[in-house]
Amino acid sequence: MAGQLSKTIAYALRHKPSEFGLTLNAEGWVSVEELLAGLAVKGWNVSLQTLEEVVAGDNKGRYSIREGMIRANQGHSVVISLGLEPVKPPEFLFHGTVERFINSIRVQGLLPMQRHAVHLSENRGVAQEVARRRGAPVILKVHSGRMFAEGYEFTLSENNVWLTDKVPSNFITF
Ligand code: HQG
Repeated sequence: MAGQLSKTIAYALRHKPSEFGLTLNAEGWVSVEELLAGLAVKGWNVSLQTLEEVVAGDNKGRYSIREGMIRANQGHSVVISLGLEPVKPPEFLFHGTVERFINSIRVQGLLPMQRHAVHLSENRGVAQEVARRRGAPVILKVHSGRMFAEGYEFTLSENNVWLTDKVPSNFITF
């Protein structure tokens, strides 16, 4: 139930706010009250307390609540800007994917696909979990330190996901 509700909130805050009658501000925030009203339209009668519990208990820390507003920390397809400052990444980051994408990644590098950014993690285990949503994990090692030295920008979301626009394949160890 909490899992399904969290998925619905992700869908509303990252992908289809309009289906819930919501308009996100430029940085992806919407008032908690409006979100609750939007969820109710879709048949989810959720109290503020339940919403706060879902946010606090989310296994990936997907959402932030601040001053009566809520947003997804990353993963959007709608046009918003998280407003994060670029930061220096560690020397290596990891991306979890599956075999069937590898040929295309060799040619095109890692691309954001439906989202705003390529998602990378500091930790191999996290990359494995991300990949496992799709099948047997293939973990790519990204030379983020070298990318940074060459002028590529990185940001770090509040839930510790590293974000960058693209990773050309010469920065990837397959
Ligand atoms: C692949 C979930 C072909 C890429 C996860 C990935 C994460 C390419 C898929 C977060 C490609 C995109 C993000 C290319 C990239 N050719 N395939 N050139 N470049 N791909 O879901 O990183 O539960 O947008 O490898 O746990 O899998 O939503 O990205 O397989 O944290 O909070 O294209 O989403 O979190 O898939 O996952 P996604 P992702 P949430």
